[in-house]
Formats: sequence, C-alpha cells, structure tokens
Amino acid sequence: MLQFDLLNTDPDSHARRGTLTLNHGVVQTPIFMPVGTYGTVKGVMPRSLEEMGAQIILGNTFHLWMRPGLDVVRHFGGLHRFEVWNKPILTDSGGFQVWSLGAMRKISEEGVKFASPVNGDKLFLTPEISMEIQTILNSDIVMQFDECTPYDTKGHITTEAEARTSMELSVRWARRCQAEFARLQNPNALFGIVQGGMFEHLREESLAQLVEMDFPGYAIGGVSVGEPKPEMLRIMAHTPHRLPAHKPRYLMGVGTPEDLVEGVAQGVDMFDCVMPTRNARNGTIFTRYGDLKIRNAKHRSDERPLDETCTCHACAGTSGVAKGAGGFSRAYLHHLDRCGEMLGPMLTTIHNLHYYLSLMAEIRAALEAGTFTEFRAQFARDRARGV
Ligand code: PRF
Ligand code: ZN
Repeated sequence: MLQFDLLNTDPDSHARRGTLTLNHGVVQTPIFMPVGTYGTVKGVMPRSLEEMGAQIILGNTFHLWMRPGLDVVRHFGGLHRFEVWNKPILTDSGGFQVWSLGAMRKISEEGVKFASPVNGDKLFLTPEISMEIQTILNSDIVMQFDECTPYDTKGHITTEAEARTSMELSVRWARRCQAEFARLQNPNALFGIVQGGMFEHLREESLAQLVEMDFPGYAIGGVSVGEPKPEMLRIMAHTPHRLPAHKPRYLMGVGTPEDLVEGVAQGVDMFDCVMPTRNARNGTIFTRYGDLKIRNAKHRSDERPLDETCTCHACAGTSGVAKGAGGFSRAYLHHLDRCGEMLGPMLTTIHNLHYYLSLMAEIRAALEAGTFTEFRAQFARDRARGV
C-alpha cells in the first residue's frame, strides 16, 4: 500500500510538500532517509533516530541476504521486528551494491553472477530473487532490480550505445520485477528506477516506459556515480519534474546539503545518502554554517559546540549534568577522535543526521509558509558564513 498526497507546490520552482502513507506509517515529504545497510544505522540506536525525527530508513537487500540471511529474517517476520524499527523501511534492490563489487561479477539478461564477498560462494541475483528477498524483509518500499549505469569504467566514459543497452536491460528487469512482485502478493509498494546515464533522451525513453508500467513511485538512479558535478546537476534539472506529478520521486544516493536543497527545487521528494553517516565516522561534520573537520588541531581547546543553532544530543547535551551547561565541545569531540573512542563517531553521526533531518524539516516548513525562495537564499548565505 502507498498513498501520496500533495499538500502544496512552490510557484517558483518544482518543489512540492507532500505526505506519503505506507504500511508502517506516514512520511512527510520532502524527506531524507538515513542509510541502515545491515539493518542498523551505524552507531545510532533506533530511539535516537526517532528523537531526531527520522521517519523512514533504508536497508540493503544484498547485505541482508548475505548476513543474517533469509531464514533469520523470515523467522522474525521481517526486518522491522528484527532491527526494532517500527516505522517505514525502504530497501534497495541489490543492483547498485552488486555494481559496487566491480570486477567479481558477470551481468547477463537473466541477472548477475558474482562471488560472495563474505565467503566466496558463487551467487546469482535476479529481478525475481530480489523481489523474493524484499518480500521477506517486508520493506514498505521495494526497489526494482536495476543496473546502475556507470559514468566511466577505468577511465572509459560510458558511450551512448552502452548507456542505451544498460538502460533497456533495466527496463526489462523492471517488467520482471513488477510481475514477480504481483505474483508474490507483496502488500507494499514497488518503485521503478529511471536510468539512461548522462543522456537526456535516454532518460526520457526510460521514464516513458516505466510510467507506462504505472509504478506507485519512481526513483532516479545512475547519478552521483563519479560524474563531474555539472553533469549531475544537468540530470537533476532534467528528469525529476518529468515524472508523474501525483507520484513520489526519489533521487538515489544524493548528496550534500546543497544537493538536497537543489534536488527539492527540481521536484525531488525523497533522498538517501551515506554522506552524513559515513563522513561523521571520518570526522567530517556538516553544519548550518559550513563543514568542519574535527581532526584538525585548531579544535584542540575550542569550547564551542559543533553548531550553536543545533539541538542534537552532541550540541545541546542530554544528561542531567550537561543540561544547562550546554553540549559537547569541539575540543572534546576532537579528543575523542584522537583517542579512537567510540563515543566520537556516535556523537558526530547523531549530529550530522540531525542536521540533515532538520534541514529537510526547515525545507518543509518553508514550503508550507510559501517562503522556499527566501529559504534557499538564506541557506546559501548561512553555509558560506563559515564555522
Ligand atoms: N540504483 C540502485 N540503487 C542506487 C543507485 C542506482 O542507480 C544509486 C545511484 N546513485 C544509488 N543507489 N538500485
Ligand atoms: Zn548538533
């Protein structure tokens, strides 16, 4: 089940404010979805995710198929109870993850053959198997099995002919996914994924064929795969607003705070990216006033929080002792990082996710108030100010 209601649209851009009703709850859009590849958003407890306003999180078909395996997830009646997250879950199909394996795979019409990165076993993933796995996971949003067309392969930039062959395979796989999803009587929602590389006319062909199949929602794949930024922005400006207005649009694997604001302006409703979580673990912090690297020695004795306007556990404090005394200082987070203490990445992950989720909440508020244009200008000024 999936219902998408548009609350309002911005007259000066393609931005929309909506609600997405799924089997495990309602999601306010535009939304950012934290990534929980192995059934956990690394280092963050589900209750913290809820406290910071997460409404839907991701899981990965491929990883969960490897570990813990389908028998365990089936035993728990799906991923929600296993990972103790009762709100909506979206799972990626495995197409992108197999693509990330690089050399150890062979793609045919039928599917993808590859060696298990866990134990070397020979594995075969097909559109049908991806649908079976995602049905067992009981994800609220199931993604079609696709081939993510690379931007380049070892320096060879994908040609139009190669992008077409890949896009057409993804369309045929979309058809097989749709048939299998129906055969399995999956009660959730299946999204098609637009491919076509950096070629606008191929994107339009992909989109037209997927729209004909009448999916309840659509994703834009094959961006943020190593292409130069202007190329990504060109596809972001081209594809989203051409998708059906009354259905949700999901831009896969994007991006920076600037990319999210631009994506919303181009008509995107949903985003996911490892950037806030992965970068947090590497000590890169996103804030309203720009980004900072906590490893830098200049933070050694800096008493300020990461972001003075942030209300997250790291910046505003949570314990009785810290209350009123403010949150954790940059100096303390720098110290945790230098010592390799696990509280370091836990706090920076909470902060980065809180920032991304608050940014989306501010975008939604601006769309409701009819002030999205002003919001964009203020956002750009703030981010340029410096931390
Ligand atoms: N396809 C799938 N998952 C994805 C992508 C894709 O093209 C991308 C591209 N940025 C991220 N995740 N199935
Ligand atoms: Zn914070």
